[in-house]
Amino acid sequence: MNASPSGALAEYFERCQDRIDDALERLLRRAAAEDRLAAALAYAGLAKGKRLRPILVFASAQAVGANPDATLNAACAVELIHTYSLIHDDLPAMDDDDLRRGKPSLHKAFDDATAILAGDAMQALAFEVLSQPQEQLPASTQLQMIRTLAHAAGPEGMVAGQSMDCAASGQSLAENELEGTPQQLATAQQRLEDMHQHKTGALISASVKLGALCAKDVSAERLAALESFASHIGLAFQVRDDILDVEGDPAALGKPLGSDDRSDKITYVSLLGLGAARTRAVELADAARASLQPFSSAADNLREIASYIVAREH
Ligand code: GRG
Repeated sequence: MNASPSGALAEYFERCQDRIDDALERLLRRAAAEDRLAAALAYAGLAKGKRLRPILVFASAQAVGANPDATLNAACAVELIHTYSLIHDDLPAMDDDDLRRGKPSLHKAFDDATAILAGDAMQALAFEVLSQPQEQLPASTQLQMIRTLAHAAGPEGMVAGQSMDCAASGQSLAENELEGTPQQLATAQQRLEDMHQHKTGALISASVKLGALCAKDVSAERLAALESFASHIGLAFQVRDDILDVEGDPAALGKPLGSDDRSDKITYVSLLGLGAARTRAVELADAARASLQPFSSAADNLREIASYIVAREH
């Protein structure tokens, strides 16, 4: 698998990206009753992201044979939650990042207050979109989707992960377990994985689950397989992110390298070393693909996405 999606996967990504970009354009261009907020929503929401989480909604729905028409609102909702999290994460009180998606982060282009409000607005909009009555989905399924996304985004999911990350910031390995026993290192890795499972993994898992919920009567065995797939790619995504922060191409990433180091963060690379981090990423992608054993070729896009995640350049 190439560093950028290639061949059939590249075409699949493009189709999905076009579909989500059109839908976000419609949503965000008419979403605000105040001009500055409207401009901020469009600036951040329509910036070129990979749209990985919506793509996971579509690909998971495809794996379980769902009607593609049922997937668009869920795909928009996960991307809105993701974008809000990036906007807030970039603020001075959090990661204090000046660049996002290759351009000034929202609080730099506007101001902190507008960035906070745009993030808040996107979060609310995600749930408004997800609760819109939809012919293809029973209300009980939509309720389950809303609970799934709220749980993943909230205090037992992404926000908890961000809180763990904030608490750990500035505690370099030297002050922690690096010089400790193998047992202490294993504990440090466990803590790191727990933080990432919450901070980024929860929303990735929710994206896969929302896609599956678009179909009727998915068996418990298949849901469990998708859950296992999602938790493995969630970690693999983060390990790759840590590797890219050390050896990626700043132009492709749209931001400078070394941000983890500058904020003294413990990462897979600082914990395991570059070589072992690469091995861990590949193992996680292999395990993700192995989880899909109960599925036919309908899950091939998910299989390809697992490979892409650990080879991506941005
Ligand atoms: C502020 C509540 C709150 C949460 C923030 C996810 C998150 C939680 C912060 C992001 C910090 C970060 C850069 C983590 C590394 C992994 C990651 C989520 C990268 C960005 O996601 P991509 O690569 O971004 O999918 P694009 O721009 O392609 O959508």
